Amino acid sequence: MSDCLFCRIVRGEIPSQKVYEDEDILAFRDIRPLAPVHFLVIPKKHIESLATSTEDDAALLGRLLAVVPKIARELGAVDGFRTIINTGRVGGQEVYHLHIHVIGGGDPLPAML
Ligand code: DGP
Repeated sequence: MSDCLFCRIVRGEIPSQKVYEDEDILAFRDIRPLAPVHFLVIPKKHIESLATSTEDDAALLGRLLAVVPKIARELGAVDGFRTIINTGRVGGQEVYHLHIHVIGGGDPLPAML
Protein backbone atom coordinates (compact mmCIF):
# COMPACT_ATOMS: atom_id res chain seq x y z
CA MET A 1 0.00 0.00 0.00
CA SER A 2 2.72 2.45 -1.04
CA ASP A 3 0.45 5.43 -1.66
CA CYS A 4 -1.48 5.12 1.61
CA LEU A 5 -1.14 8.43 3.49
CA PHE A 6 -0.28 6.84 6.84
CA CYS A 7 2.13 4.34 5.23
CA ARG A 8 3.89 7.39 3.79
CA ILE A 9 4.02 8.93 7.28
CA VAL A 10 5.48 5.64 8.61
CA ARG A 11 8.17 5.81 5.92
CA GLY A 12 8.91 9.46 6.73
CA GLU A 13 7.86 10.66 3.27
CA ILE A 14 5.30 12.95 4.88
CA PRO A 15 6.35 14.77 8.05
CA SER A 16 4.49 14.16 11.28
CA GLN A 17 4.81 15.13 14.92
CA LYS A 18 5.73 11.74 16.35
CA VAL A 19 4.87 11.09 19.97
CA TYR A 20 5.76 7.37 20.14
CA GLU A 21 7.46 4.81 17.96
CA ASP A 22 8.52 1.20 18.26
CA GLU A 23 9.12 -1.63 15.81
CA ASP A 24 5.44 -2.14 15.04
CA ILE A 25 3.66 1.04 16.12
CA LEU A 26 3.77 4.77 15.38
CA ALA A 27 1.83 7.50 17.17
CA PHE A 28 1.70 11.09 15.94
CA ARG A 29 -0.37 14.21 16.51
CA ASP A 30 -3.55 14.58 14.47
CA ILE A 31 -3.30 17.37 11.90
CA ARG A 32 -6.80 18.60 12.84
CA PRO A 33 -6.81 18.36 16.65
CA LEU A 34 -10.19 18.30 18.38
CA ALA A 35 -8.66 18.97 21.82
CA PRO A 36 -5.28 20.06 23.28
CA VAL A 37 -4.16 16.42 23.13
CA HIS A 38 -5.18 14.56 19.97
CA PHE A 39 -2.94 11.89 18.56
CA LEU A 40 -3.32 8.82 16.39
CA VAL A 41 -1.87 5.39 17.12
CA ILE A 42 -1.31 3.23 14.06
CA PRO A 43 0.25 -0.11 13.19
CA LYS A 44 3.24 0.34 10.88
CA LYS A 45 1.88 -2.60 8.92
CA HIS A 46 -0.90 -1.56 6.56
CA ILE A 47 -4.27 -2.71 7.88
CA GLU A 48 -7.08 -0.96 6.06
CA SER A 49 -9.52 -0.77 8.96
CA LEU A 50 -10.73 -2.59 12.04
CA ALA A 51 -13.23 -4.32 9.75
CA THR A 52 -10.48 -5.89 7.66
CA SER A 53 -8.24 -6.86 10.60
CA THR A 54 -8.06 -10.56 11.36
CA GLU A 55 -7.42 -12.89 14.28
CA ASP A 56 -3.76 -12.80 13.30
CA ASP A 57 -3.72 -9.10 14.19
CA ALA A 58 -5.05 -9.68 17.73
CA ALA A 59 -1.72 -9.21 19.52
CA LEU A 60 -0.91 -6.09 17.50
CA LEU A 61 -4.37 -4.63 18.16
CA GLY A 62 -3.81 -5.23 21.86
CA ARG A 63 -0.45 -3.48 21.75
CA LEU A 64 -1.93 -0.47 19.95
CA LEU A 65 -4.29 0.02 22.90
CA ALA A 66 -1.66 -0.81 25.49
CA VAL A 67 0.64 2.06 24.49
CA VAL A 68 -2.16 4.65 24.71
CA PRO A 69 -2.21 5.46 28.48
CA LYS A 70 1.52 6.13 28.74
CA ILE A 71 1.56 8.48 25.73
CA ALA A 72 -1.62 10.23 26.87
CA ARG A 73 -0.12 10.81 30.31
CA GLU A 74 3.15 12.09 28.88
CA LEU A 75 1.30 14.58 26.67
CA GLY A 76 -0.74 15.90 29.60
CA ALA A 77 -4.05 14.09 29.27
CA VAL A 78 -3.94 13.27 32.97
CA ASP A 79 -7.66 13.46 33.72
CA GLY A 80 -8.77 10.97 31.11
CA PHE A 81 -9.16 10.77 27.37
CA ARG A 82 -11.40 9.33 24.69
CA THR A 83 -10.33 6.63 22.26
CA ILE A 84 -12.13 6.32 18.94
CA ILE A 85 -11.72 3.99 15.98
CA ASN A 86 -13.72 5.16 12.99
CA THR A 87 -14.42 2.19 10.75
CA GLY A 88 -15.60 2.27 7.14
CA ARG A 89 -17.98 4.65 5.41
CA VAL A 90 -20.68 4.50 8.05
CA GLY A 91 -18.10 4.90 10.82
CA GLY A 92 -16.79 8.09 9.22
CA GLN A 93 -13.36 6.70 8.38
CA GLU A 94 -11.41 9.13 6.22
CA VAL A 95 -7.99 7.53 6.08
CA TYR A 96 -8.05 3.81 5.27
CA HIS A 97 -5.14 2.76 7.47
CA LEU A 98 -6.31 1.57 10.87
CA HIS A 99 -5.82 4.21 13.57
CA ILE A 100 -6.94 4.90 17.10
CA HIS A 101 -7.78 8.52 17.91
CA VAL A 102 -6.81 9.57 21.43
CA ILE A 103 -8.43 12.84 22.48
CA GLY A 104 -8.18 14.68 25.78
CA GLY A 105 -6.23 17.24 27.72
CA GLY A 106 -9.01 19.81 27.84
CA ASP A 107 -12.52 20.21 29.15
CA PRO A 108 -14.68 17.10 29.57
CA LEU A 109 -15.88 15.91 26.19
CA PRO A 110 -19.61 15.76 25.53
CA ALA A 111 -21.28 12.42 26.12
CA MET A 112 -21.42 10.43 22.89
CA LEU A 113 -24.63 8.50 23.45
P1 DGP B 1 -10.62 9.24 10.43
O1 DGP B 1 -10.12 8.43 9.26
O2 DGP B 1 -11.88 9.98 10.13
O3 DGP B 1 -10.73 8.42 11.71
O4 DGP B 1 -9.56 10.38 10.74
C1 DGP B 1 -8.36 10.58 10.05
C2 DGP B 1 -7.59 11.62 10.82
O5 DGP B 1 -6.33 11.76 10.20
C3 DGP B 1 -8.22 13.03 10.84
O6 DGP B 1 -8.56 13.39 12.17
C4 DGP B 1 -7.14 13.95 10.31
C5 DGP B 1 -5.90 13.09 10.33
N1 DGP B 1 -5.00 13.35 9.22
C6 DGP B 1 -5.32 13.34 7.91
N2 DGP B 1 -4.23 13.61 7.16
C7 DGP B 1 -3.20 13.76 8.03
C8 DGP B 1 -1.81 14.04 7.87
O7 DGP B 1 -1.28 14.20 6.77
N3 DGP B 1 -1.07 14.14 9.01
C9 DGP B 1 -1.62 13.99 10.26
N4 DGP B 1 -0.80 14.13 11.30
N5 DGP B 1 -2.91 13.71 10.44
C10 DGP B 1 -3.70 13.60 9.35
